[in-house]
Amino acid sequence: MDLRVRALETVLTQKGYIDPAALDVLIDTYQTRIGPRNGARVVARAWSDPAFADWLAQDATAAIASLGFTGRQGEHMVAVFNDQEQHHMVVCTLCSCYPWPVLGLPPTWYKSAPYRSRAVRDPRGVLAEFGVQLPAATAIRVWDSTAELRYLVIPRRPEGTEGWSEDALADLVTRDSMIGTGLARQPGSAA
Ligand SMILES: [Co+2]
Repeated sequence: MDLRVRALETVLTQKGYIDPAALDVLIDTYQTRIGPRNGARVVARAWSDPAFADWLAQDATAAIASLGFTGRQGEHMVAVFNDQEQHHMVVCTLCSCYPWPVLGLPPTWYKSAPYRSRAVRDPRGVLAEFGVQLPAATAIRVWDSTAELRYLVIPRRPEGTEGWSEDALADLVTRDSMIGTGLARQPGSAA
């Protein structure tokens, strides 16, 4: 795959269709500036501020934009909130649709055929492979991303974090917890 991408990039550059410097800027932007730390800020704010959480539930696109996170692949956002009764998990069964402004670029497994098919057929089994065991009474709801709608899972706030700052809370929010294939870290566990 690496070779194919490089060959394609070379041909497009030689034909003058792309500027390699512009590609470098794009890649750097998504690798270093835009990533799951953005989403973690959104979750930490939602945990800290009930009014923001309500806004996020009503109009996730606007609430997320208020923190400065906007852009391609995040034009229409929906936030889904985990609780004891229901756990949400996100997939794109067709391809790899993903909320770039809040999570960056999707991990390889998210784009893989096995995840895309099994997340729908056997979400509990997939979660177990990610090391997540939910109580049998917790229902799992799987959301299929589309070219229009992108989902952000708001994981449950860990217990023992009352009074924590948003910075400290954001450190507990993992990328996978915002896809629904993980949970937020417990206080005191290794980052
Ligand atoms: Co897709």
